[in-house]
Amino acid sequence: MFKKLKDGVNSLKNKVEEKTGIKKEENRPEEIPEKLDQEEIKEKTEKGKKTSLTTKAKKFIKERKVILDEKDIEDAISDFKFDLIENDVAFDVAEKIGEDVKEDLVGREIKWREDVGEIVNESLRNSILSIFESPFQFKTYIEEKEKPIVIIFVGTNGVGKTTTIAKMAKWLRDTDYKTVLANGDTFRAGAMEQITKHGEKLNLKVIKHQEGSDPAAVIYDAVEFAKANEYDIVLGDTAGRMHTDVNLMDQIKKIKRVVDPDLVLFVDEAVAGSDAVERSREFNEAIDIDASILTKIDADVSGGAAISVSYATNNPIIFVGTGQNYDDLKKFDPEWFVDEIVG
Ligand SMILES: Nc1nc2c(ncn2[C@@H]2O[C@H](COP(=O)(O)OP(=O)(O)OP(=O)(O)O)[C@@H](O)[C@H]2O)c(=O)[nH]1
Ligand SMILES: [Mg+2]
Repeated sequence: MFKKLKDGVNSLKNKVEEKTGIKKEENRPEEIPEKLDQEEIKEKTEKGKKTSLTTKAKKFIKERKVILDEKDIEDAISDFKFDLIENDVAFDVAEKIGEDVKEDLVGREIKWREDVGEIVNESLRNSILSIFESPFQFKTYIEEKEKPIVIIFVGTNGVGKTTTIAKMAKWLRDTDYKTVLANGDTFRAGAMEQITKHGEKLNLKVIKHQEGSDPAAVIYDAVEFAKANEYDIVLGDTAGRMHTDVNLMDQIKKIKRVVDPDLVLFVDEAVAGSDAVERSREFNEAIDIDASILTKIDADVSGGAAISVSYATNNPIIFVGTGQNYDDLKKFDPEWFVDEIVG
């Protein structure tokens, strides 16, 4: 997974290693004596100087260190930023990561036996993890928040909103939360049938009005139903819309105003790359989203969208969609993500 981004990271590590002249394979202490010319040792030994030469060599190697300055790594960082951008990391995010790493590495004293690659890894890990940092925990939120909890799902067309709702509904149902679905997609022909089918398969109630009716009213009704029947969770679907469509963006603002949801979840597909970043920014500006879900991560995605969506919205990614089945919704774990890329 995320192979191209991983290649970019490796290339940065190699370039910094080259600059320091410290290669990983030369780092191992047990190899130090082998670095000495055996013939020379023999000759010097005969003259009774072996100890002093070995000690000197060891001392030299031990004390050897390199201090990285800006010009040493400028080109490597610049190439790396380009690699990030090529892998769907938004320009400003690539800048931030590049600057973080530069700031951390410049002036750094690297000793002969240190693993340069590991130093670069650590720098990158810290920078990327700081982007994902968030105190929000979905599971804890669901446990602790007063019921019913109303969640609406927003995003562009075909990204996986309805499928994600069905996956989450199954998980909530299996965790013993009384869950009702609301068909807030009164726009697309077939949307009603799709969510109704999920409701039947999962044995969950679906609140729906006829096609073309006001989506805000449907989700509002579902909330009233949940209150009257002591349901825990309302999952409100909405129609897919382009962030550039003013009317449809006004409609989603109205849904938010009328329904007053506890959580607005932005759904996008990881395969959308930099488009997902732009859309997340626009949706966030329009209706202030609380968290994101990235679907289709099972496809061959670059991974950059995850970093960028989180940065662009200043919100966490809480789940990733890993396939088309009900159980293919996984909690997003920033540590896992960073390990995949940085190794
Ligand atoms: N491989 C894969 N496919 C997914 C994932 N999530 C959704 N899909 C597929 O993506 C397609 C669109 O999913 P929907 O849930 O209908 O998307 P939507 O956002 O509700 O679409 P609209 O309502 O038309 O805007 C379907 O074929 C899903 O099976 C995922 O995580 N991985
Ligand atoms: Mg849908």
